[in-house]
Amino acid sequence: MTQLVEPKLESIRHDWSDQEIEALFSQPFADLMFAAQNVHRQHFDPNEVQVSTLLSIKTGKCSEDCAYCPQSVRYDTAVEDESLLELDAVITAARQAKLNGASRFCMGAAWRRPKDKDLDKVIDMVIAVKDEGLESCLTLGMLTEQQTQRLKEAGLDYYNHNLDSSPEYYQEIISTRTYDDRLETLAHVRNAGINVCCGGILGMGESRNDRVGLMRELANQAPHPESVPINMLVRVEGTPLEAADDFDPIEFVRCIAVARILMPKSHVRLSAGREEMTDEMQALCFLAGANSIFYGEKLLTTPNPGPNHDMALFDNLGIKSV
Ligand code: SAM
Ligand code: DTB
Ligand code: SF4
Repeated sequence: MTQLVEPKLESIRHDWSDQEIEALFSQPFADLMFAAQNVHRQHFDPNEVQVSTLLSIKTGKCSEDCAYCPQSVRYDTAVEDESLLELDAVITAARQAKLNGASRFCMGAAWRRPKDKDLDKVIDMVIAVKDEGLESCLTLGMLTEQQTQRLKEAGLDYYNHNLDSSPEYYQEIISTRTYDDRLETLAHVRNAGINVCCGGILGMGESRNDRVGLMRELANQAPHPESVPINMLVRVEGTPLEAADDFDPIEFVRCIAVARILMPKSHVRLSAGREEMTDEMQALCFLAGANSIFYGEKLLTTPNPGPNHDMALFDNLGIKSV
């Protein structure tokens, strides 16, 4: 007889231990899914999924060395570099995203941190996106306290800044900025009153312990990030991780379920990597509590399933996009 790990009803905790998280992960799959669905249904309509569209507003030539990233200047990849987009191009893309049914528009830039003169232009983009009736999200790298305040004043809804992996494994992946640097930017975002979008990447060769460590770091933030993107590594030719092993789809689904249990009220986003997932795997992720996706045929530089495919999948599963 297996022992069920029962999360306390309505409990929002920030003091999870590795042992507790590992116990959640290693339950029989059916028990884990049942627990995750219970939590999910206490806080969300299980048939609704939030859709965000991504646009790369500045592409490539990034000084950082993130081993997964095709936009680092250090790796020879097929990414076409592009300087900061003009405002008009952003407005056109935002209108199209809205027509396609997205509720949030996320703009990403391949920067270590934005310069103040670039931030001026990005602020105009945030204002324009909001004028189109969309929620705004940015991911620009590290921010100072003052820059974060300016973004809040401009009306920015969300800022994405990922922890990517456990503190231990992180050092194998990135050398040009520390885990603490990331926590500092996240603190600025939280203190400014901007919603936090913070998650990680699976399939980079990390161990189960590292996935436990990532989940612990995410879940022990108080309050929890409002949005938790769980990415499956997109293996891009030319990056150090181009030949990473295939990632076990069941372990991926387990990770979504654990995130759902640990952060009951957060939107858990099934993020990069969907192009390589079957519809059945994505359906399992939604059953495990994922309730957000990136929608549109491109992520930042890599392909994503097209809107037609996603709408057919939502239709098939009876999911309503919100
Ligand atoms: N340059 C900024 C930064 O890194 O803070 C913002 C953009 S960066 C591309 C945003 C996030 O995309 C990264 O933190 C990482 O989690 C994710 N990402 C980048 N390349 C990826 C890949 N090949 N597969 C999965 N996720 C990836
Ligand atoms: C996140 O967690 N995933 C998105 C978003 N935040 C910015 C980025 C995924 C990028 C995948 C690789 C690419 O398209 O360049
Ligand atoms: Fe630069 Fe962001 Fe890519 Fe890292 S993930 S190399 S910081 S664009």
